[in-house]
Amino acid sequence: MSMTLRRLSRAATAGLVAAAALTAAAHSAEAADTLGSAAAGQGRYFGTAVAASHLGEADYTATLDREFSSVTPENEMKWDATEPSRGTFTFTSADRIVDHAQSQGMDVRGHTLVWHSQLPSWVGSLGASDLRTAMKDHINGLMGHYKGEIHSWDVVNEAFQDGGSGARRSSPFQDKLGDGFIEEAFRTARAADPAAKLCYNDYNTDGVNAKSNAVYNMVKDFKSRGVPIDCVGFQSHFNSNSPVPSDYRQNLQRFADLGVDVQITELDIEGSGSAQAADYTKVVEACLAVDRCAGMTVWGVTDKYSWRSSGTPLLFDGNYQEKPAYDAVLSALGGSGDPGDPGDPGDPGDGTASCTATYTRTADWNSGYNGQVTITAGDEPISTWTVTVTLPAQQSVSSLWNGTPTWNGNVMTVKPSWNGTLAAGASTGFGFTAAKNGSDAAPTVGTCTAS
Ligand code: G2I
Repeated sequence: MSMTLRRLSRAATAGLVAAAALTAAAHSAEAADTLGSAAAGQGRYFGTAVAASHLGEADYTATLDREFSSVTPENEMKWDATEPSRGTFTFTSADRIVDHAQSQGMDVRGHTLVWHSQLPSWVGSLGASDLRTAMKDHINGLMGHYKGEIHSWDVVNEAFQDGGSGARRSSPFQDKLGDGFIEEAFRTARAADPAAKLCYNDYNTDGVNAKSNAVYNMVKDFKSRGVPIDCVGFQSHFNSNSPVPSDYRQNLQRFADLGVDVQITELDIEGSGSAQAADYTKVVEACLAVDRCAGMTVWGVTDKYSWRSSGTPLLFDGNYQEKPAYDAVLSALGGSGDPGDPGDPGDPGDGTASCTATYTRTADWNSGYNGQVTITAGDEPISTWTVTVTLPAQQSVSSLWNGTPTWNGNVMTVKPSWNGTLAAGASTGFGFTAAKNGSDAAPTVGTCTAS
């Protein structure tokens, strides 16, 4: 089939699909007992990353089709998968996902057009002028093929360095085309498919920090100069080293206030049980609290195929059973829960006391800093909590308030002083002052236990 015919037939299918999606949303609004339908009741989409290679697995596809209203190809739309050699586009795997999604009335997120990773080596060997042409050709090739069929594209992914500098990341694009490559990519993308929302997507930008400030300043500049950008994606890959930030909602809101949508694009949270469930609740509540948070995507259907599978970060376990995190998300979305099995761990009423602990640095000076650990009860009331904080070897704590520490080397175990009793979902915390003694590293907060 010629490229033109393929495009025409894709566009014709898209019209039918839009109608099917509306029917599906209207139908499921009554029941609201799946993630997609509950999210639709809040005016949001609830998506997942999908790998084409798993679509033949009956349980995988059944779970996908039942629960989700949007899909993101996990790898199949990346540069190495779609244009492995210059000018030769292959869409077989990506088409498989898009066709499947459309047959189920699901929307599709496009991920991703310009990224330093999963980039074929031929791109890196081009000189500046050729590279600029190749970047625009790639954007036009992908967006043209799927014109009218993608609700949002990650036009540029992960262009900023991790860590404190807020600088751009080195990549062939950055190094040869300079800062302007992002703007050129967005302008090209707007012309290629005016109906698609154009997003900048990154990780470790979920809270207010140097990296998110740098992205914020770029978006602000784009908006002030009329560079076309519609949305910012917050990947939201969380674990104990990178917990859900306490200022997550505020950060989403400040971007929304610039006049762009925000989307949670690659959500996963390592952990299990009610602690993981409580973290997922925080994320969903943050999105729902921000009017311009258009929707959420989890980065995979089942723990067994997650890129971080050992961390069991998703909503369905390896046997496609709903985890407590699933129940928590459904309930936070206003869904009807799972009354069929009220004894699930993590469900309200299961009698299991639990808590989560998150850390923030609240003050900082040359020789020391103040840290604050926030303790949040799970979905049962608790009467006490315990949390460990491991400090970098050089650091020492000079004072601690609203908690009772005991020490073992550089590990402090903190229990309540007066503040052990918490209602379900309620928070307290303790603070401390530490001397850096040459190390500015953050302490590590361990698992919170409660009874
Ligand atoms: O790393 C997590 C995500 C961070 N943000 C951008 C996302 O695109 C990224 O996704 C992951 C995929 O989940 C992995 O599946 O990106 C990885 C590569 O950067 C993907 O891993 C790759 C493996 O590294 C390859 O060996 C493998 O051939 O998946 C490929 C396809 O299975």
